[in-house]
Amino acid sequence: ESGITKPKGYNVSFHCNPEMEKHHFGMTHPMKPWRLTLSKSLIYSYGMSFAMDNYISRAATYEELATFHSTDYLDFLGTVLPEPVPRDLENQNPDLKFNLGGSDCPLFDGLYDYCSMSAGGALDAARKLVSHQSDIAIAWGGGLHHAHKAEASGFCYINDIVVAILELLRYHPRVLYIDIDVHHGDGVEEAFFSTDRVMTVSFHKYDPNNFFPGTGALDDNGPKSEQNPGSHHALNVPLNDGITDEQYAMLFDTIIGQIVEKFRPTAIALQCGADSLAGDRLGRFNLQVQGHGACVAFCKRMNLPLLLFGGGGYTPRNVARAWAYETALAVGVDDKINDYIPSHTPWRDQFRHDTLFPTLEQILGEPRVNRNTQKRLQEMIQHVTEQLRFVQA
Ligand code: V1S
Ligand code: CA
Ligand code: ZN
Repeated sequence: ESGITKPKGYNVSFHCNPEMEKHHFGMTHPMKPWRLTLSKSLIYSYGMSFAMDNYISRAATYEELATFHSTDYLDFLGTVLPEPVPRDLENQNPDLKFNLGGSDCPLFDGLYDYCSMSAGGALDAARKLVSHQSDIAIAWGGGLHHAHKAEASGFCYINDIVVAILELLRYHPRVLYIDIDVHHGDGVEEAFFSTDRVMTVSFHKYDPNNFFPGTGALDDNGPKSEQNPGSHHALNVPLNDGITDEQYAMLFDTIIGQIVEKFRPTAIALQCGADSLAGDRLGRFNLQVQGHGACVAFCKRMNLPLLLFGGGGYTPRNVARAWAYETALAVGVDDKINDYIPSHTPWRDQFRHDTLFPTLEQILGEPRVNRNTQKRLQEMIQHVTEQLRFVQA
């Protein structure tokens, strides 16, 4: 039906779980699991399922989650029930156990299932890479980078990224973790603070007082100690409001290019949080779908096993466009996508290539004033270069 066929000798696997997408964080909460359904519909409408191996992922087991999380925390997560907390009282609750139940990490129906399904997709994706069945594995339902060993944080309860990277580390000597969500990837950074087998790099909006989670300064490179093999293996690129595609690509290509050369990863895990797009409900950047996708294209060119995670993204229409475009890049059909739209697709003409690329005017919300100076961007490159002097693959 579709003109898309699987490229020979090159495999992309797509991991999703429709059950996960049905969960609700609550009416006013910005995290909308149905954005995954929207993304998948767009991806399938373009006929891309014909070019990938498609899997309905399973839920991760307790034992798999316990490779990172504490059993105390998992036991609590598995038993807590949503209790109706009056909105005005919840923020005053002084002792939320494991930070569960506040407005950022509410208790909702099926919470444990939701978390284990997100991690299950990420783990399935990691396993496809280590078994060489896939070259690129996609888990848009993962990417929940703020969760700690025994604490929920910033809409994240289970750190599927850490669990998946631990799986990669069973076979790969060195994994490069890159995070383009507008928020700092603090949970993943902290989990690998003491190892030189994972290098973490997060690009994010940084304002210690006014932007979540407030960490990730330029000189925040992990516990500094001679004995810690992980020192210099946590890199941060703190940005200001309004960064553009051109500036972001310059930083990304220069920094990631240097890291790949020095650290010599054997696999790459890329968190593709779509809240770094212009018009995001929580984000502050001016990235377009093309600029966001350029990071995926750059990683693909490194020719290493590549795991793509989702993450944030709070303007669902734009999230779907970005992740559909990035799926097309992974598969390698981005430039000829119009040729593949199945002939039976209703509203076929509305699904042309340009649907994926809203102009800045079409994006909801005003573009932001760009507060990133060239001088500051050069300082960041300089700092990263200095950190990399200590890194030996
Ligand atoms: N920014 C922001 C933001 N908005 C909310 C929020 C809004 C409405 C709700 F009903 C519930 C929550 N929380 C925040 C941030 C957390 C951002 C998490 C981003 C996650 C990710 O994209 O990186 C990965 C999936 N929380 C805060 O700023 C904390 C507060 C300090 C202020 C907001 N209130 C609601 C909680 C405490
Ligand atoms: Ca980030
Ligand atoms: Zn985010």
